[in-house]
Amino acid sequence: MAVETTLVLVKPDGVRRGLAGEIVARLERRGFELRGARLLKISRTLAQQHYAEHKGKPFFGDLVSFITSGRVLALAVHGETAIATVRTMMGATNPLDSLPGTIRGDLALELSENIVHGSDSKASAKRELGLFFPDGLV
Ligand code: IDP
Ligand code: MG
Repeated sequence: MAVETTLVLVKPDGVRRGLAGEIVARLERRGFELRGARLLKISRTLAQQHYAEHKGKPFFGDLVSFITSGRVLALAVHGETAIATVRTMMGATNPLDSLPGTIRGDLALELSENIVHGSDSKASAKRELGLFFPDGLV
């Protein structure tokens, strides 16, 4: 158990569908605190840095194109065991495998348009928060 801060992105499909408020509300109702929020269109450079672990995979190009296709809402989400708990709230990567009650399990059907990103480890959270909140205030 540890109080942590994690990066959540409401991806372009989520923002386009008007689901940003729903995602924020779910996180807040669970008890998490917002420590930072930015609505931005990600550059290709930032997208490639953010998804560096997937470089070389067959879907990398499509992933970068998609995440840069519209505005995202970047959130610094703070609270008890935030990294793993937010991942649980998101559901499985492929929405067809995501359980009802999770964000993806309730709101998505497509692997590439699965609404949210959440950091998957302490190291990822630190790195990703640094990319989206470079002033270090979160
Ligand atoms: P995560 O978002 O659950 O952490 P990752 O494996 O980190 O999942 O993949 C990043 C994103 O890339 C996923 O959210 C999904 O939108 C997309 N993705 C993952 N695997 C595939 C694939 O096999 N084909 C197309 N897109 C994929
Ligand atoms: Mg991931």
